[in-house]
Amino acid sequence: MKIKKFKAASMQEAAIQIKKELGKDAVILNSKQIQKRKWFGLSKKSAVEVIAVMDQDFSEQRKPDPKIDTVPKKSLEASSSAPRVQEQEQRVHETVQVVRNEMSDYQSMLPEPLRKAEQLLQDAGIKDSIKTSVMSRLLRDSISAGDLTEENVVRKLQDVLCEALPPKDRWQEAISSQYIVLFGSTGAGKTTTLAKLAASSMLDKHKKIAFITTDTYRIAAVEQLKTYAELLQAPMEVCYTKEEFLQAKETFSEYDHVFIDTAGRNFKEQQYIEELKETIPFENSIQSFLVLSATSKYEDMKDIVKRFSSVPVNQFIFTKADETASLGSVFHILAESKIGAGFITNGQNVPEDIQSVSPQDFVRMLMK
Ligand SMILES: Nc1nc2c(ncn2[C@@H]2O[C@H](COP(=O)(O)OP(=O)(O)O)[C@@H](O)[C@H]2O)c(=O)[nH]1
Ligand SMILES: [Mg+2]
Repeated sequence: MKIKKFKAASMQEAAIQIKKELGKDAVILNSKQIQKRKWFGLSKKSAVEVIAVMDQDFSEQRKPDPKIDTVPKKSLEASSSAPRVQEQEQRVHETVQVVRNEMSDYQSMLPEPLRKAEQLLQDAGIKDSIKTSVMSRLLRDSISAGDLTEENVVRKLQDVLCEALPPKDRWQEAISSQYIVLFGSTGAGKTTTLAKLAASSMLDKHKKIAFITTDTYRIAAVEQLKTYAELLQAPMEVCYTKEEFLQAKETFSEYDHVFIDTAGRNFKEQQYIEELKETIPFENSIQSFLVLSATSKYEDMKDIVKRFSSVPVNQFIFTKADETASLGSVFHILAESKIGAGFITNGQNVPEDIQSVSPQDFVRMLMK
């Protein structure tokens, strides 16, 4: 791989030099306006400084991430032939990867706003493969648009990350059904979150609410929900079987919202998922949320999502955002699924520590 800095009076001149020295497949990594000193520094002339890269060894087979790398990229030959554009697209993507891996001064080669963008991705815990895709897209778009300010680059970064998430209409589905069920692994925060949702429906929206719990494995779990029900002066039914559940559903048929808590068993027990499906007849009047702790490892979250794939999930709820330094794993789970996030919780206080989020809100949280 060859990487070289060129100085020329104009972009056109620089392009000619680059083509001559590195060949027509070279890719522009960065360009900026500079002041060139002449006559022993007595006069200044504006010029451009361009960093270009050429690597013949890029594998032709590797394709860029289709979700992120969709917009044609700028290259020296981009305007002359369409197939070249695709080849160049692949190369920009590969180039950033190679440059990052091999050049110790990769960071210093990047213009300041792009360095900031890369740092934000790093701090957010974004995977290298996605980071590379996003950076190559930012490089290309910022350079071709000629608007390399920090504000523009950060805004562009947020847009690119939003595009990788499920579409907006899968998010922000407020509590809309009569029956709301939360499920997920032990200690994820289901009962606490259910109490937050129920309390805000009652206190902010003046809804008539009731509780059902099918979490009958631990006495403490029943007591925990009972405490919230008593505080809110709302009725609660404890159900051990599907028949009891259907009966309780009938009892509360006049209520606006019935909040259903489920057993907190180890998610690895397939039996728990089978029992859940057996007890609760998932249908349109039931709005279901899979509760995941934002503090969990990405692999564990992925495993839970896979195990619950046979249960209809309307949205995710991510809990304990206050206990993690980065939401990168949450981003990856959302980007890989077609399900949006309904709520994010950020503390133990009931009912205040919960918020609904849009993809934009989430990306802003991710970048903090
Ligand atoms: N820091 C923090 N703790 C939370 C949050 N949500 C729940 N918790 C705590 O997590 C623990 C388990 O919560 P619980 O609702 O009993 O989980 P469940 O087993 O899924 O029902 C409790 O100590 C909660 O107070 C949150 O958003 N932030
Ligand atoms: Mg519980």
